[in-house]
Amino acid sequence: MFKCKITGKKIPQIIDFGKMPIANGFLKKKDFNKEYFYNMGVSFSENISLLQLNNHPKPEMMFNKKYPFFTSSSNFMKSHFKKYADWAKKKYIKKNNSKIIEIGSNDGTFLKNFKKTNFQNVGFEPSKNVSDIAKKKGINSINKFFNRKNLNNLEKFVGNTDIIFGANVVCHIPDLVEFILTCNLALNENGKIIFEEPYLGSMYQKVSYDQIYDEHIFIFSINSIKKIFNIFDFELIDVLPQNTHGGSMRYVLERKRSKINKKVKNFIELEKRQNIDSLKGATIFKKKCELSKEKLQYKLAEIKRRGKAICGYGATSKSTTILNYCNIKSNVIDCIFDTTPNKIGKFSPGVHIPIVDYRYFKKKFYEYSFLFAWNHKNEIEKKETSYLGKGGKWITHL
Ligand code: JHZ
Ligand code: SAH
Repeated sequence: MFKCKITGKKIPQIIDFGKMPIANGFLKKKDFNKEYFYNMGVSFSENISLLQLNNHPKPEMMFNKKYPFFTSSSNFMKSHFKKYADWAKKKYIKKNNSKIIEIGSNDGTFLKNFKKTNFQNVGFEPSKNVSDIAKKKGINSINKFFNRKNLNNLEKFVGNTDIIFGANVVCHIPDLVEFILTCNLALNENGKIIFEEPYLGSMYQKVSYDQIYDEHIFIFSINSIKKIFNIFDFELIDVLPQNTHGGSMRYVLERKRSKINKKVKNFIELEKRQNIDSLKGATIFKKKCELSKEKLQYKLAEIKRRGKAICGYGATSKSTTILNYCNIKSNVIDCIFDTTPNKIGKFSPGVHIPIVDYRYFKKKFYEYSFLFAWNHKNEIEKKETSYLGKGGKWITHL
């Protein structure tokens, strides 16, 4: 049994993914013998419907001066964040001089859209390298974790903030209670919290268990968000499904006062019918993960038996879970192509597959390419249009 990170109650483990390295811990050969591993297990807290990691590395081990993920690595995501900002400006930012905070602002891709406005904005970004990039773009990026201590240094935002935004960050915060208390301290009476995160319902549906890795301490559902925030007198007032990162959900919360919104209520009921709120859904998912692993190992072995070469495409955080859980090494996948300078020339965490500049993908033909960045399928297939014509085949675990 493990302890729920919110309620402190004992909760059952659902899946043991085994020994895992830091998902974004791309490393040099000389550091192989220093690599850090932890045991990645997942449990489910039924009374708040929350899927969560049992153990995880300390946040500072993941988010530091060399964080290798950049929001701007995808053009699709850049345009998504512009649309997210436009939607928020129209729907929620009514007055001049509004104060907004983004947490996990990374390289400034979202906040850039607020530069030429008269909204006062600030980003909290603990990873120094990406925070520095945002600063170079003229964004007010504070190189710190979002918590009460750090917020208190920003006096004019305390109790005066209109909106706290986030994307793919709230599920990265192990101390969710501290997060909510920090929001409570920052927001004014009508303040809103708006964030979008990978959606549990999409993960169940696609069996995309690779959404689970050290950074993703929680995989949220609508039921879980409502229940957790209700404890602290916040109400969920809107939910908006997103097609980003393989299926995400945007949540809008405010201080409790309204009666439950009909749209939210319908989604809550839908999740109940689909067992997304209960232990049953998690248990079904576990079986599907085990089967998915067997099928993938079988499929790759079959390709190798035919003497074909396989490469990977997109050295994603998600790929760390697939490769380590399914024990896939460089005798099966020769290399992984990627666009990120900080990853190229290094090796993938745990299984040590070389990461190669994506420009070589066109030069060296691999009949099979494992699309680890399956969530960017359209963008990548557009970039690599000649691949299918040459007889190349994209494969995934999904
Ligand atoms: P992508 C990260 O997940 C980590 P990852 C984090 N935990 C999270 O939640 C999401 O982002 C938001 C490469 N790529 O976006 C670049 C190409 O090579 O699925 C990156 O290495 N060619 C914060 O890592 C990787 O894929 C391309 O054309 O799973 C990005 O992977 C494109 C579009 C990407 O995120
Ligand atoms: N929002 C961006 C970046 C996601 S990556 C996007 O959707 O693409 C997650 C980011 O959150 C990282 O840059 C990480 O450094 C940051 N982060 C992690 N914990 C945080 C915390 N407690 N407060 C603020 N940012 C945090």
